[in-house]
Amino acid sequence: METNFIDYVKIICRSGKGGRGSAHMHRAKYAPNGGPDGGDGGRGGHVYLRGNRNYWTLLHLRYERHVFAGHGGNGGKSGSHGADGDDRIIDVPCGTVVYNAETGHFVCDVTSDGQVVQLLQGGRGGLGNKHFATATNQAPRYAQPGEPMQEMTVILELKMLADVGLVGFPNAGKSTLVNVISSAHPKIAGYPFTTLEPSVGVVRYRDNRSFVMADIPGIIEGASEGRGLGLRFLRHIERNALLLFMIPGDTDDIRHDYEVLLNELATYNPEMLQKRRVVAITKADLLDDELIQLLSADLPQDVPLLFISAVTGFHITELKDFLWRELEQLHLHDDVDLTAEAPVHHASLVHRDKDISEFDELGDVDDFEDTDDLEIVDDFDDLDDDIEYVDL
Ligand SMILES: Nc1nc2c(ncn2[C@@H]2O[C@H](COP(=O)(O)OP(=O)(O)OP(=O)(O)O)[C@@H](O)[C@H]2O)c(=O)[nH]1
Ligand SMILES: [Mg+2]
Repeated sequence: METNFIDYVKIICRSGKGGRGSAHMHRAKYAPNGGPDGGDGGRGGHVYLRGNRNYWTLLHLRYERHVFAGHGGNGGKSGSHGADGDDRIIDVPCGTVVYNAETGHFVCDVTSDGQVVQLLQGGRGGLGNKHFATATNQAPRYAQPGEPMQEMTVILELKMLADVGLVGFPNAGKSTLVNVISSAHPKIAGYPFTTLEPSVGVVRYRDNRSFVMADIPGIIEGASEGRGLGLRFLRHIERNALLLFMIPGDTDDIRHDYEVLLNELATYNPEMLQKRRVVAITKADLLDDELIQLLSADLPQDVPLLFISAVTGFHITELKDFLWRELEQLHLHDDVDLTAEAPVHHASLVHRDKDISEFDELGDVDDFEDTDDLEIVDDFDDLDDDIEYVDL
């Protein structure tokens, strides 16, 4: 499936190596033994990640298979310092989690706009020979090599940040609600799996307040084992502070549906059950008051629950009130700027390391075997690799 919703990419990253220090000897007409004047090597470039609110997916990185920072320049004569290598900054959407592609270990995550995280450090430049002059050795003919570069293949994975995530079976009316109350307009249709990609919309609330809601593809029984659109989209809910469960009022057994959904979340990651939830029984326009009364008796009592209709607008304002109230409860434990436009209160989350085999199952991850197009500039040969970098 060709899609613009790219939520994981694999990139080879490399910092720059440090420039080599110079072992130059000063020579001039009247100073034939002028002594060591070799300058220091420049620092290799670092590789950074930076949160950027203008990106919602990792699409812009899809073909960015390698990010190499510049090498530091070598030191020169007359104490001249080598130039520092160019740094590289990878802009990513907020909510990007980074894993080491070889080990699956969690490396870091980027959650806010403008946040900068250093991924790889450039090698330090080697010191020139003038640093090594001592009383007994006034003319050292050696200098330090630069520190080597670092390399890591990383997997960037997007876990969307939204205040409220929608959880429900296909056809439950999730996209319809998002259309009605938010700025996003996902497609709606009377068949399952209309929504194939998550999207986020800003919900305007009273007094110019707002929160962010994520429409997620439907979840089915077995999703946590990969059925349906499965695992791929469950992770987007992981970051939402609050979950809105949506169950159609005309389903056979509301309670059973609710339990299946809960169970899928728990199987995927038990931490998900610790999130606050609100339950909306949708399509209430298909039910009469009497039926609503009857159904209510057998519904979970331990969560805020509402019958709603996105079509008639029934209880939609109340639903927003419910959601806002729950979000406020979360804010109490959180120091977030509530006056900011659509503040996002992502739940704190312990990122588990990745099972690398999981990535192989995901067809979209490009294989990096054909690196023919990858120009690896390896002028490493001229470096005395075995000389250890020593701090002076
Ligand atoms: N009568 C009635 N129908 C609704 C209501 N909300 C949604 N529907 C209908 O239910 C069907 C499914 O709606 P969607 O919003 O596409 O459902 P979804 O949960 O996003 O489904 P997936 O994207 O497949 O997971 C559509 O035919 C909608 O018109 C409602 O409040 N009342
Ligand atoms: Mg939908």
